[in-house]
Amino acid sequence: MGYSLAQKIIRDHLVCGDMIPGQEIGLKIDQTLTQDATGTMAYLQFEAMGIERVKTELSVAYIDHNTLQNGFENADDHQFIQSVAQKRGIRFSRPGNGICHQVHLERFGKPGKTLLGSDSHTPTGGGIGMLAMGAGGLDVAVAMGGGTYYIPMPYIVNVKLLGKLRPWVAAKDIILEVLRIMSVKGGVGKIIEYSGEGVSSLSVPERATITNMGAELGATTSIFPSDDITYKFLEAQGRPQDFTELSADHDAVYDETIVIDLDKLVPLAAMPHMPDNVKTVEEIGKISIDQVCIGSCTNSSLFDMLKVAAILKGKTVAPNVSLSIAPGSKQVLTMLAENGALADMIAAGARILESACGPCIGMGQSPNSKGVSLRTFNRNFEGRSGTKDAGVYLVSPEVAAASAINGYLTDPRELGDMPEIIMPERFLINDNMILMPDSAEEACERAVKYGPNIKSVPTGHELEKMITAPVMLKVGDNITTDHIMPAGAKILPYRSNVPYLSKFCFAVCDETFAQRCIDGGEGIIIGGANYGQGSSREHAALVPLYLGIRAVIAKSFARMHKANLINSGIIPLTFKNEDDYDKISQGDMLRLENISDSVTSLTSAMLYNVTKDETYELDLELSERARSILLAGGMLNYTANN
Ligand code: MIC
Ligand code: SF4
Repeated sequence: MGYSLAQKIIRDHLVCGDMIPGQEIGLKIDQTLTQDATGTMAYLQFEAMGIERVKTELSVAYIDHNTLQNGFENADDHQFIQSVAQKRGIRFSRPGNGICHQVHLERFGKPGKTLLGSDSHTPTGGGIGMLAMGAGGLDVAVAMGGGTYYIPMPYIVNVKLLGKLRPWVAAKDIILEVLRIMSVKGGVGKIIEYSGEGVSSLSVPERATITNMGAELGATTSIFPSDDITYKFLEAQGRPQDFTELSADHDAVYDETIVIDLDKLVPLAAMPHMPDNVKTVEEIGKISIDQVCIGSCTNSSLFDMLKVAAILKGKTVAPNVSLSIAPGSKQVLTMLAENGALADMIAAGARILESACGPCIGMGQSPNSKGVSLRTFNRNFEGRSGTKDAGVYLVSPEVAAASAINGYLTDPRELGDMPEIIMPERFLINDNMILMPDSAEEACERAVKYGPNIKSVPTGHELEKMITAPVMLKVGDNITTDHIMPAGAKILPYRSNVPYLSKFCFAVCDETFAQRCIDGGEGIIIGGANYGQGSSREHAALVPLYLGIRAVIAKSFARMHKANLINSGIIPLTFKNEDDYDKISQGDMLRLENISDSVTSLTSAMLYNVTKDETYELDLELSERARSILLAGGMLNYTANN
């Protein structure tokens, strides 16, 4: 029996475990990346480990999220990250150089390598044939120190692409179609592997749009083969030597197969407030819009920007619309400037933003109240834009640009012939915004700079025999990390200050949650299905830990969040019988009987509802390693003990 492409890369990096879906495997990590919103915490944890230099082939620290610098906090964090990077052997991508995933694809991604990033959209690297995964900062810190990365061996889904996209239909429409078919929880525990003749008509940045937004399926990662097109991309980036040809064996066996006929796809949009709430643009109709934002790690490549510029050329943005554009990297922005496309965008009335995450993470450009915003981004969760009652639609750059001109949601096929985009033979290569680390001798002299906003990391304690605590909060299905620990301009600067961040925990769902926790001591959260979907941010676990949350009992969990809960020492449990979810109310006093025994060696645990005098059975799906981490009260204690 042959191997799929993902299985081959896993096999080549397997440190321990058997490649049996669902069973824990350990992987060697070749490359890591961090961004600044998760990086400060990751590097604090790395520093706490006392390792002199990173042990990976390549580690890069990017600054792209917190670039508003509305106060000293962001700049202090940037300096902290820069000082650790230079001292510990990590390359430092300075603010202005671009969004981590876009820059990594351009300058560092290598087919066949493993990449672990403290950001959920790290699978962007799958567009160039990497096994690229998102994880919490602590897992990335461990990988930088040469430690193994553990995941349940994923099931492999083959998405077969037939035919070729028709004019005005984009890579974004392919991933929106996959989301429509699979839903935001359809990818949990799976790797999405693309194959079929349709692959050869997609450029690397188009493939990267698809693997990037595979994060919204909850998938472990997504991957494309590495072929001629990959070679041409690497050659144009001046890195032909980084190429390796890679594909699945012809007799590879997949756990699931989905076939998509590219010829039949039409422009799509994900409607508020979930990326899988997908309809055709035509079905949604010509709704009036207030804002269009183009950019983010999903759609900010040179190819995307050139398409947008060509659509805008000679036109004016409709009077009812504010259009912002953030090219993904300094390379993209410089090339747009040099070939005149940037002038076309500016002339049409676009508001050009720096090459960074910006509006995607609510750092500016919040829409008007009840505003309708079309975005080429990957997430449209409620409130993420910074305006709670705004409706965000996720669309392709083509739909975004056409709509910005018309002032209403527009199917770009109405515009007639699609402008032809000629991609340059060579990208402009200038890595002057990537700082190389100190030599080992220089590193001894360098001090790490800690700003006053950088507070210590909360830690748990050894697990006791029994936990008795009230239900501090009960929430429904598909709760995202943006609900648990919101981001945005007011909160994001405090990613290294957990006590301050804690005031905003779950504020989107319940503004009184944080205070209730502070008044009540310890607590338990009851969640629905796919609890913790979305971001890799470990703050969604560290902050509840700080607020005294000891366990989360849910119908099911998203992969990265479950790992982050375990790393923080918060016990993730699921209902054996999902109907029991309905029997528990917020405020009920619960008791996890003999919980330390269950965590030590059992696959189930008993939950006694003191208020209602009822008992429920819970499942404990944990690897041996996860059990030891929970017993120690979290990864930091576990590492210190070992
Ligand atoms: C996001 O898109 O939500 C983020 C901000 O990039 C996060 C990381 C974070 O919370 O810092 C992610 O996707 O992992
Ligand atoms: Fe940045 Fe948005 Fe991409 Fe997250 S999804 S890395 S916030 S651009």
